[in-house]
Amino acid sequence: MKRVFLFLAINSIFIAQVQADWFIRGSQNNWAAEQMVDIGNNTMLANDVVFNTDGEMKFDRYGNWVESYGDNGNNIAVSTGTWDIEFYTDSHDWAILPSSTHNDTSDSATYHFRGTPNDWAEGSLLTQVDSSNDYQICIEFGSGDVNGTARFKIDKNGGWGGGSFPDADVSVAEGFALITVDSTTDSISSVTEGLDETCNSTISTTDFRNRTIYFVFLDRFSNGDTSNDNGNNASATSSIGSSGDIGEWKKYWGGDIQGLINKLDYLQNLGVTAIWVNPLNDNVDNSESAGAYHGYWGRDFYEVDEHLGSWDLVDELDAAMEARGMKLVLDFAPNHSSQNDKYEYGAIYKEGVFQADESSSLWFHQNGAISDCFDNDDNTTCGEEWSDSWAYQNKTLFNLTDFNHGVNSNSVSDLYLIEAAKKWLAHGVDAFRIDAIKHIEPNFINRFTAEMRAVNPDVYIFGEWMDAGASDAESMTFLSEERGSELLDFNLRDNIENVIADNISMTELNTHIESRPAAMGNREDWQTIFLDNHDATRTSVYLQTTGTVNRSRQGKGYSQAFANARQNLGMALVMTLPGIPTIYYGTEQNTTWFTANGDNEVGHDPYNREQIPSFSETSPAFTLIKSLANLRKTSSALAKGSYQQRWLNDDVLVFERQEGSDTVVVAVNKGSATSISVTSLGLADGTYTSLTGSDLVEISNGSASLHLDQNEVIVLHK
Ligand SMILES: [Ca+2]
Ligand SMILES: [Ca+2]
Ligand SMILES: [Ca+2]
Ligand SMILES: [Ca+2]
Repeated sequence: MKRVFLFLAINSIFIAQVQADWFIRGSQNNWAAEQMVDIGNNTMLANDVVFNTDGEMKFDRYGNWVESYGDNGNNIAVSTGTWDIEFYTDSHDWAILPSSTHNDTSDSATYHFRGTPNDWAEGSLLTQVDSSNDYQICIEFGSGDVNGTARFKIDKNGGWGGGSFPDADVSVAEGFALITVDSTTDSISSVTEGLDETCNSTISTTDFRNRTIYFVFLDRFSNGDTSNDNGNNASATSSIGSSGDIGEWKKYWGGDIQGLINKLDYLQNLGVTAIWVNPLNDNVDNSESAGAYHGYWGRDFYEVDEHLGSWDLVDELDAAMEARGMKLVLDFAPNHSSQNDKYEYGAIYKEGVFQADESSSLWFHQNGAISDCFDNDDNTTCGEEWSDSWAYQNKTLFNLTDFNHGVNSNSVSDLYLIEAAKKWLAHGVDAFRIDAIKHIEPNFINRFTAEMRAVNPDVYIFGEWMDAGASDAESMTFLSEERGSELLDFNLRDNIENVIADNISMTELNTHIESRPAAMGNREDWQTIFLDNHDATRTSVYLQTTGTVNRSRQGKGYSQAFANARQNLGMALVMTLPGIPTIYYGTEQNTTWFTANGDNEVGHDPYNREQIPSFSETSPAFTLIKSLANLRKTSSALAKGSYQQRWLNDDVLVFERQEGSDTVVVAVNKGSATSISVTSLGLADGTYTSLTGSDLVEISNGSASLHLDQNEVIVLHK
């Protein structure tokens, strides 16, 4: 997509009024009426006018001497030479400029847009782009004229003088289009359709829906500064990392903000346009040998944890990301501080100053833990608290000290959290992932999101509501209440994982996908979608192990190659279905770790938080994600288009995303190799190369035949 300049919009909006109806007449052309060109700013131009001898001339408005202008009514004297002659229609003044030195855009050829939007009239000039060879115009096309649909030609120098191109009219879809002409070849180099009224892409840089998020556990990604590895408590840092036992896995390993900065090129090459970092705020120091490497044991929400870096480094990270067009997504955990029964007893600080600990009923709930049966709610039966909203909001999640959020107005802890979040916004954070949103007083979410949007109206906010999705009524009620936060779609995740694990069919997956718009109030494309995360065994492990993984599921025992292909198929769906895709760090390398944790779950917490094994940019998973992340940057169909199933059986799903004239077709097959005929596709006739492989697909009248090997993904885009 070429960069487009806002001023071009003027050409399109006023195009119907712009008519070249001024003529130059003089001794050089035997006083014939020669049409001048409207070059904007009330200026008409006669370009390269040759006077072989000294002569004279006048300007004639209609070419019939009814209204003409000269030098106080007399002819204007012109010396021998080649001139660019300008006439100013507002002042009726003029200028005679030597062509050789008159260095404006019209010194060379002029390119007139002529087509159905302006009834094929002359005078709507393309504008030179900077000092390049490109000329552009932004124009709105209607349905066409009596002779056919919307179309145009370019008329070089006007007058249909033989310099028009191309030979046949160019057909264009209704709506705004940006036309670019290459003046070195006098040809049309591009016609970009489906744009907004300023001929910018309908993809907005502030709309998160065209972005691809990368979720990184900083401690396990890249260590850019070994001097901070021990933080304030060396016993909580492991010197042997993954080679140690589970205790070593629950310590700090050394990754930090500087390491992320060092790897931004890698993430940019992956096509990532947003990075979700696990919480950066200061976590507990006094935790014996247990490390808060994950960031979910908050201590001081106003400071950067000493293992990760400093405010200066956050600023540096933000600047480096913004320079790459990337947005920073901060994981924020406003449900709780740290453990209420050990270490620092939930103590909370503000810029280093102690505020309160778990004993403060002003700051923290005193209701016991969810499902501990010490119930302060008369209506709750012990054991049902995970589905009782009062209990799961107002009691502690495990032993994590629960902030006492106000129902109708901000509590002291609410003010603390909101002002802390604003400090992060001031340091370049562009989006928030709200940890454990299900367990927070929902009215606080309204106040929090409103306060963030008062600072930055475009801030994107999504929450972690375990098991949220179209099949979960409580979470969908939360969405329908429009509290300002979207949700991570766990149900879609589960369905995609179940498809690639052969637990459900593509037909069942499609049924779930089609249920999302109604359940989500047509906001399905605003929800955050994902395959792997830090709270489940990685799918690559689940598909390969023969052991038991999280949720007591039996591993599938697939070969590594088969499992990788299936995980990649799942990620192709994540990258193309309605929603904002999130890549959990390492998925682009199909990373695995097969150790069982203390609950005998293979590859589950903490073994799903392994050191990223490689920064290869050529792995099949990296290559596939890269292609689709790059497509998301420009495709409004993927960002916010419709979803339409085009071919379906238990193994194969073909669907189309469409927005305006932008169309993406995705085909996946988990069964044996097959050839299918697909119809009703929105892609124009032509030969397409799959963006995720080398398949060539011929589209004719909306029909195509697709050959899909097992686990193959085909993605077609105009
Ligand atoms: Ca470090
Ligand atoms: Ca700390
Ligand atoms: Ca809570
Ligand atoms: Ca930023």
